[in-house]
Parts: sequence; C-alpha cells; structure tokens
Amino acid sequence: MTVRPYPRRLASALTALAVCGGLAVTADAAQAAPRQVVPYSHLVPAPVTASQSGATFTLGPAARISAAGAAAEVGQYLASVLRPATGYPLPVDSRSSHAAGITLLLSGAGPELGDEGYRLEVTGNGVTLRANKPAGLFSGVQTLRQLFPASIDSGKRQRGPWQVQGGTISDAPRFAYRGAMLDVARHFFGVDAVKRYIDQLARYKVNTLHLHLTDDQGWRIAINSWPKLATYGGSTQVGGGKGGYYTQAQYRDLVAYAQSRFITVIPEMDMPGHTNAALASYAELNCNGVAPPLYTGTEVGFSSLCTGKDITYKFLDEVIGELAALTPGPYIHIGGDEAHSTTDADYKPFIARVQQIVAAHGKKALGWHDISKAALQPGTVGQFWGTGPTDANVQAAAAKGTHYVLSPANLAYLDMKYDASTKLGQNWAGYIEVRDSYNWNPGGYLTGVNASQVDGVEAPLWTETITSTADIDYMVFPRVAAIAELGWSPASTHNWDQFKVRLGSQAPRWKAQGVNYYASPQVPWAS
Ligand code: TNX
Repeated sequence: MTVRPYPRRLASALTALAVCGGLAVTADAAQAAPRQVVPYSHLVPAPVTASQSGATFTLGPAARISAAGAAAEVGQYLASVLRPATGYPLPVDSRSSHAAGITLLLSGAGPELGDEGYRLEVTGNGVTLRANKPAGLFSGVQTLRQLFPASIDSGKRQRGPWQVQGGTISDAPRFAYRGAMLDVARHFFGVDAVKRYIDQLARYKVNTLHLHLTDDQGWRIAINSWPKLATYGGSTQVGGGKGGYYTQAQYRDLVAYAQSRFITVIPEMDMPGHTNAALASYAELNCNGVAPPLYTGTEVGFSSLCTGKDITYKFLDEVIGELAALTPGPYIHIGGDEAHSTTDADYKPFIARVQQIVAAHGKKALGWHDISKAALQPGTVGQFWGTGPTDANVQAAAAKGTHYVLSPANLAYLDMKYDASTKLGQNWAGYIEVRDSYNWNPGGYLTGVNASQVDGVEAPLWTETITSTADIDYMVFPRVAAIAELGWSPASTHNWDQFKVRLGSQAPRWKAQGVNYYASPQVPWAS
C-alpha cells in the first residue's frame, strides 16, 4: 500500500484548522491515532465538521456492505469502487448490521444535512454512513474513498491493510450548484472521455455537468427533426479534424451515467451567436438564405441566427423540444454569449422569446450573463463569465431577482494557462495558477448580487486547444478541485495554506488513477 507519512506537525495543523474554521478536530485524539492512515485534514473538499477518535477501522476480506432499499444503488457503487484495488468480494445486502463492515442508512442523519449532506462515523468495528437522500450517501461515499490509502484508487489489486481513521464527519454543501463545463463543440470528445470526466468530478462532489454541445465549429447532438445539424454540422472541428456527435441513445446513456453519479447534465445550445455549424447545415436559417461554409478556426462573434425569421423559432422550438425530452434535469442552457453580430434591438426580443420556448418545454433557462441585458423571466439563471466583479446589466437583473452561477473567466476558467510556460490553453483572461482559482469568495464576489442569489460555481473547460483526455486532465487538475471546494465547503474553512496541503495529498490518488495533473509549484505535492 502507499504509506502516507503521518507528520508530527499534524496535531498543530489540526488545531489550527479547529481554531480557524468550521472544522472541529480533536488534536489529542489525532496524536493518539495510529500512523499511516489518512487524516481528516486531507479531505477535499473540506468537510463542515470532522473529529478524529483514537480508533482505526480495517476493511478486511470478509467485509460486507449493508445498504437497504433506496440506499442499495449507492451501496453497489461503493462496492464497485472498492473492489478493484482491494480484491475483496464486498457483497452488498440489506442485512442491518455487519461485523467489520460498512453500513449505509437513509435514517437518523438530521434535517440540517439536507439532500446532499451526510454523517460518517468510523469506529474500530465499522463504518456507518447516514444521509437523508441517496445523493447524501453518495457524497459521503466520496469522502470515505478519500479516507482509504491512495492505492484504493488503483484499477488493479494492491496490498492492504485498508485502514480508515476513526472519528465522525458531519457535512453538507455550501451551494446547491457545483458545476463543471466541457466544450465538446470546438473539439469533440466521445462518450468514454465524458464518462471518465464524470467519474473524476464525482470524487470532488461536483453535481452538475454542463455540456457545451453546439458552437461555430460543430454541432454535437443528433436532432431528429433537423438531422443535418449533426451529420453535416458535426462533421468537423477546430483545426479541420473529423469532429463527431452523440446519437440520442449515446446522449441518454451519458445522462443516465451522470445521474448514477448524482450529476445533473445541462445541455447547452449556444445562440444567437456561435451558430455557424447550424447556419452551414440549413441555408434557410440564414437571413440571406445562403449557407456559409463549415468553420474550423477559433474566432468568435461572427455568426448569428436570423432573429427576424419565423423559421428560426420553429427551429428552436423543435431543437429545444428534443433536448428537453432527452434531459431529465431542470435546465436548458441557451448560451447567449458574444453575440457580436446581433444588434441589441434583435438580441433582446430573441432572448425573451427563447425563454418562452424553454418554459413551454417544461424547463428553466440558464444563459451566459450577456442575457442580463434582456428581460429575464423569474427562474432564468445567469452564468457570470466576466473578469471583474462589476457589471451594470448583471446588477440591474440581480436587483429584479435574477440568480447567478459564477464562472469568472480570470478565476474559474480551466482553459486559461497556468503561467506563461503552459503549452495548452489561452490567456485572454490572464494566467490562472491554482492559488488564483481558489482565492476568491463566490458568495461575495459580484457587485449587487446577494449571497442568497448565488446558486453556485462552475469551472468551464473550453477546448479550442484541447484535443485529448490527457489535455483535459492537465488543464482540469488541480484547479477543478479548488472550484469544487469553493462550491462545497463552508466559507469558514477557506484557507490557502491549509488547502494547498490537502490538495497536495491528492497527488498519489491522481497517480493511481492515471490522471495527467499539472504539478503546480505552489503546492507541496505528496509523493
Ligand atoms: C469566450 S466565455 C467564450 C468561448 C471561448 C472562450 C475561450 C464565453 C461565454 N465565450 O466561446 O471558447 O472564451 O476562453
């Protein structure tokens, strides 16, 4: 097994945690604990409260997982993630208690933990995880995974012992929306790459995957009523490669896979700009009736749907109708960004009408914050991607009650370079080292937007320069863990000096998983 050193300085580090924030950790008990187990101070995201005991639990070859009724699916998931490295059978059944096993219960958690919170209790005899909802058990399972030695994350059998530090953790998220976005339009990524990403996000309690499905360079989802969108509009990508698209069956499979990880998929159809792939596929969508060629460059802002034509709204009604039918989540993302080729006089009524179409299909609209200049319906959410905290249109919309998800491009964008030496990515919003991505407060960031109007955070990965899963890994890790922590952990736990140590402790896990992370010099990486 990978032996994690249990540093002498831990007791003082834990005391510091207890003093500075919501983490109540008993330093004395920590000191008495055996060596070589993962301390609660290494968890990412930081839990609300964590208190270590003197006990240690060892998962043995005869261990069972108890998970009855609605907990059974999470129990099976837990077994499936623990089996490869342990090599143990870990049967899952509904018997109420097991010696030296793991028990998942949908009772006794306490209403303050909400739908996604959990309470984890580890004694010498076993692990008990309680939550109000399966989503909460799933959050707790991610915590438990991080408490096993890092070699638990290997896909191949490793040597134990599989020990877990005893104690109690009580945890629940700060924000309801904790997202990541993947742009599959600039470069297409197939189902397996997206599933891999979903599994990586789930580990850090991210609960929303925004898929940027359409842009100038490609249309990535089959639409039965407008088939050329995918077959022609999806036939290329940035740089001229062959592109691709998801069949509806593949998209449903992705959505179901995400759902099994308690991740909601939000499909984006970007409009009225970023629409060259659609305009190239159907000449009648263009104001002049002429289809432009497919586009494989990286400029933005040159395309627009024809907002004055009736067929545009028939098109949107049919496309949004199919997307809504395929998507169980509450939101359809309508884009709305960088519509530099659409006048304000055309843009505002267009956005008003699109919101009605989305509502008619039973969904709520989410749009890049550019939509704030149009009249927004109650329930429409803006996604802020600016590079500074003050935006007059956002302020005005917020004054009328609009909520926002925060993705400031100079803090949360995963496609910005870390520094001048980063080969991948862009730098129009500046360089974003991991410390920058962590050191801001989503609840208090936007001028004129109350904390109660911030639904959460999202880390977008635009893929103009990203062509492989290794590229995705490199830009996403470690920064997505920082954004995920901002979304989950109480503001009181916010402390870069502690976070960088916890983040550093993830490296052996990423190595065990084969994640191609960026080893930022700001972080003391564990070996
Ligand atoms: C701006 S951010 C865009 C995208 C680009 C990205 C590259 C936003 C809403 N629009 O079209 O891919 O910059 O960083």
